[in-house]
Amino acid sequence: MRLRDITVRARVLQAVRDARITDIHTHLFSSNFESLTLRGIDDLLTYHYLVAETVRWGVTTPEGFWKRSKREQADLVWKTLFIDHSPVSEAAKGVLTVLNRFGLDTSSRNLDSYREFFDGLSAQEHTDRVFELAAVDNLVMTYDPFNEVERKTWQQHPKLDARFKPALRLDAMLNEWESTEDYMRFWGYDVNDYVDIKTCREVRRFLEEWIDCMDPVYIASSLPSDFAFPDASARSRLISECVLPIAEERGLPVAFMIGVKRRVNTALKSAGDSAAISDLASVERLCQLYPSNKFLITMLARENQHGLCVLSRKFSNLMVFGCWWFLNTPSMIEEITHMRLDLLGFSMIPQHSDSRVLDHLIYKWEHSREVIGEVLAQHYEKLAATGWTVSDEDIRRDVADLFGGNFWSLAGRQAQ
Ligand code: HDL
Ligand code: ZN
Repeated sequence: MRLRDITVRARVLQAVRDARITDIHTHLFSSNFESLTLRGIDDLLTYHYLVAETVRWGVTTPEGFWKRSKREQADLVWKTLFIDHSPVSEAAKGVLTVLNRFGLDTSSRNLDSYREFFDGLSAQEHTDRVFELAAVDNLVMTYDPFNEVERKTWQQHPKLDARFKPALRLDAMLNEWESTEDYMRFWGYDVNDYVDIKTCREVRRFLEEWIDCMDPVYIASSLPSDFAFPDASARSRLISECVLPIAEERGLPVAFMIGVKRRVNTALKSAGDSAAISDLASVERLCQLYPSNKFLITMLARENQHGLCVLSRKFSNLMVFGCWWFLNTPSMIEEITHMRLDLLGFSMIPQHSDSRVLDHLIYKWEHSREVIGEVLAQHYEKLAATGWTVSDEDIRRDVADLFGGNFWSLAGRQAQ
C-alpha cells in the first residue's frame, strides 16, 4: 500500500475517533427524570437485549426471570452469558467495553467490585464521565406524553441538561388509538375513535400544546412491520390530518422507525419484540404526497435497507438514519454503511445509539466508530487510488456531516 494510502487510512480513522457526536435517538433521560434514569452495572446486565439472550439458555423461564430482583436478574445474566459462556454477543461485549473504558479490571470477573465502583458515582458525575468517554456532545431523548411519569415531569417544566434534547414520541397515538383516545378524552380533548374532523382538531391542539411545552427537535413514532400508508386506518388519518400538517407548520422533521413486531413473545416483555420486512411503497407515498415534510426514516429489516437507500436517492425530504436495534451489530453496520456510502455518499446519518442505559453511550459509539471508520477509510482509499487527494479539513467536514451536521441542518437548527 502506498505511503499516502496509509496516511489516508490513519487520518480517516483518527477523524472518526475524534468526531463529536449528536446521537439522534436514545431512551436516556436528563437527571430531572431521576426515577427513569438507568445507569451502572445492574442496569447494563438487565438490558432487554441480554435478558432475551439469557433466557435462551433455558436457565429460567421468562416468568422466573421477572420474579427475581434486579440484582438477582443481573447475577443470572452475568453467570449465564459471561461465566458459563464467553460474552461474544454485541450486547455482552458492550458491557465489557464499558467496564474497560472506566478502567475496571474485566479479567477479575468480580461483579461485586464493579457494583462498588458504580455505587460510588453520583448521577451527575456519572453522566459527565459517560459523555466525556463517549465523546458525545448531545443526544435526543424519547419523550412519551402518554407515559404518566414523563407527563407529570414535563408539566413541571423542568430545566433540562442542555446535552439532552427532547423528541415527541407518538407510538401510543398512532399505534394504539383505540386505547389512547380514552386517555385523551380523560385529559379534556374531545376525541373519538373514528378520527373525524373534530377529533383531528383536538389532536392538533394536543400536539401544539406538547410542542410548545417540550420544544422537540423532531416528532417520532415506531411503526409496525405491516404499516401501510395511506389506508383506512385511524393511524393514516392521524398522520395525514394531524402529525404531518403540524410538523410542516413547525418545521419539525418526522422520524418513522418502521418494521417492528411488538411482543411476539409477550412473556419476555420489552425483550419480546421482533422484526419483519415492511412496505417500502408506503414510505415512497409519504415522501411523494408530503414533499414539504422532512422525514427521518429507519427500517428494522435488513432486507429493507437497499430499497430505502434507493428511495432516499429519489426524495431529498427522506433522510435515512441509523442501524436500528437488531441491525446495530458490527456485521450489519458494515454492510449497511457501505451500501449507503455507495448509493448516497455523505447524505445520510449512519448511526444512532438507541441507548437505554446511560453507559450504553460508551460502548455503542465506540463499537460504531470502529466499524464506520473502517468502512469510510476503504472509501477514501478508493478515492486516493484515482489520484483524488483529500485534505484533513475535507475528511473532518465529511465526518462532521455524518455524526451531527446532516441532522441539525435537516432539523433547521444549530446544536446549541
Ligand atoms: O421503539 C424503539 O425506539 C426501539 O428502539 C425500542 O425501544 C427497542 O426496545 C430498543 O431499545 N431498541 O434498541
Ligand atoms: Zn429506540
